[in-house]
Amino acid sequence: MNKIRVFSGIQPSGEMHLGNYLGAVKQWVENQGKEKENFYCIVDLHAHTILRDPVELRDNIRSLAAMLFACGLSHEKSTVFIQSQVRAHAEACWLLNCVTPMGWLERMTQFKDKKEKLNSISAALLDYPVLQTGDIILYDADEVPVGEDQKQHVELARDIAQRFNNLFGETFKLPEPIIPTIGARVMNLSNPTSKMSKSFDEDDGGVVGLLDDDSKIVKSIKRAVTDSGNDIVFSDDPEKAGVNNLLGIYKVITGKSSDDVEKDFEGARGYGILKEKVAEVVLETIKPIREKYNEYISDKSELDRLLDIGAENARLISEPKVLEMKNKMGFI
Ligand code: ATP
Ligand code: LTN
Repeated sequence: MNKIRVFSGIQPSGEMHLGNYLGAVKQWVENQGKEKENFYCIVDLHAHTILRDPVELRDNIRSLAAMLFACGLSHEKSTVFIQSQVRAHAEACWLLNCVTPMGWLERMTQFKDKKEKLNSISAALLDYPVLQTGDIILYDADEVPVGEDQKQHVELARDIAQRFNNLFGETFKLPEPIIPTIGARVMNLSNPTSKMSKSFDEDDGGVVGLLDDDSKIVKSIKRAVTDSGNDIVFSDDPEKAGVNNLLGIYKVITGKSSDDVEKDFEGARGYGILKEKVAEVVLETIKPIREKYNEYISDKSELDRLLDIGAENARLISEPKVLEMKNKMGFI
């Protein structure tokens, strides 16, 4: 039986944060213990849609690679690689552009959100989900483990793959987004109605970076926006989004059920104790990751060696696939 193939990506657009870890990377690490074939990609071509500083980008790429290995990805159990080092990705993007209706891209909510926030945008920002589609379908991925915000992009990848299959004959598998039931949307601590994000952090305290020091993390959590009540329970009420977010973080890290989480805080007065407990479990999670990160980042040549192995492996699968696309489309 063929193993389930998993593909996912993360942008080197800034320091990895708790949302990336709980929403995506934690699942990637867990997948390694299952009978799956795993591909995890540092999507630097995607990051260039917004981040234009070459020095910063280069630093971010290595830092993110060190962070992924520190979180537990292994070059033996997963193919971990840099997108721009595997040419098939950019090539597939062009080929897929030719079959993607413009209207499908214009209605993507991430495009609309980013367009609102930026003064000027590139053609690449609109095209971003087509590049992402290529990433996924070049590998015939069955599963794409991502946070909630990426669900629409993975659904679009299915639509584009289906359209290519209809036009040129069966070529691609249709991927499924895999969204965690908890942790799929970690919110900004200062603004719990927006998701925690690497590149759009207006207020420095709302994002918990995995490389932040303990005191900064404790301070951010203590300052997290809550409400004027004192009930520590899960709730859909937008007024209680801050408390709900803190409870969600606590729940995903401890692995407890919602009932057990609420029991942990039964009888507590005010939100101080909730913030204290959340800070405690977050620090426990981050500390060992930070220590391993320091080891990986201090040996650049070893890091590059691991990434070379990944790129080589990724090419073995994606190059024949892009050739198949070109043949079917009529290129000589
Ligand atoms: P940017 O802000 O530059 O767009 P980002 O912080 O959204 O970056 P990505 O690199 O785009 O991070 O995403 C990597 C993975 O992390 C994706 O699977 C995404 O769904 C997930 N993710 C990002 N932010 C969150 C969040 N706040 N909660 C849960 N998952 C998240
Ligand atoms: N757009 C994604 C990053 C990404 C991705 C992928 C995720 C690029 N290519 C392929 C899953 C599969 C994001 O997280 N913002």
